[in-house]
Amino acid sequence: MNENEMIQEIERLKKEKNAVILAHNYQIPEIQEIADIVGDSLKLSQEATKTDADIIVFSGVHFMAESAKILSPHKKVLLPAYDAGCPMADMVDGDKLKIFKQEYPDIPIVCYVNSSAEVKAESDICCTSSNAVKIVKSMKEDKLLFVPDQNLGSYIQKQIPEKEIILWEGFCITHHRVKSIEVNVAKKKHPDALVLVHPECNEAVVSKADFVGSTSEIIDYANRSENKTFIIGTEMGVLHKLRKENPDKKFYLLSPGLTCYNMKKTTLENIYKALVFEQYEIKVEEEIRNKALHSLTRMLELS
Ligand code: CIZ
Ligand code: SF4
Repeated sequence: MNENEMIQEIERLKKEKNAVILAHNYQIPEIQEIADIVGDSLKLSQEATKTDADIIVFSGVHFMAESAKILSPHKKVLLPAYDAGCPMADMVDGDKLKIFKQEYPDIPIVCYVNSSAEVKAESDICCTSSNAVKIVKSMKEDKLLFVPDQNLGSYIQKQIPEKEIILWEGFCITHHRVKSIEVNVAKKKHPDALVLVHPECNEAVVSKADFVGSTSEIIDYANRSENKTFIIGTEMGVLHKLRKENPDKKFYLLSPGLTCYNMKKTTLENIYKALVFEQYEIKVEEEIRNKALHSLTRMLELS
């Protein structure tokens, strides 16, 4: 089957099985083009609750498909690449949070959506990079634990100095390794460019940026800006939408390392197979699902 035939088959199977394809902004362009909805994890989880499809094919990584399943337990949620995980999400687990809670029962836990169902179940509320500051601000407590991303945590801390945020030592292997010297080099090369970065980048990089935000916020910022050149400090997948929506503007990737290999495990071929064989189905144990749902629902109500 060539690529065009595969795309046609995917379209046919989608109709036959009443399936939708949700794709994250970090997915490869071919997948963004065939997806019904492309967005960040906040938008995709909102869409997962709205769709009346029977099957959700989630083009992204495991925690995203799992969140869709938590929110839509009666739908079949499929992850086309069974081993597409998020190393950052694996840097914290439910057992460690249980120990923390025994030790500090009065300190609430806010978890980044990049986390497992177990971690969401042990947390008081969830957040994404689009709503993290708003969520933490809404907490009545002055002190809280933020897991797992230390960089997003310290970014939130800077925005909300009146609260004390205990950081976890997690990080995104893709964003964290960008060096601040790469910002200097990129600015020298493109002196008129604005530097837009994700808060998962380390503090040295974030402090040199003109704008810090989630993928959707970066895309919105570039769409609205009168500037014509941008240096993009997040996963390369976002370049597709940025260039498509702004043919008159120039976008350069801040660092050649900004590729998440887990996000690149999804291909047209495994999406096709996901639809044919209805694989790989995401399941979440009911007790954990109920508790995790509480964290996600609280977040969605505030978003
Ligand atoms: O929240 C998301 O979707 C992630 C992981 C990145 C972003 O900022 O969109
Ligand atoms: Fe995880 Fe980083 Fe990949 Fe996002 S870009 S899925 S945080 S490893």
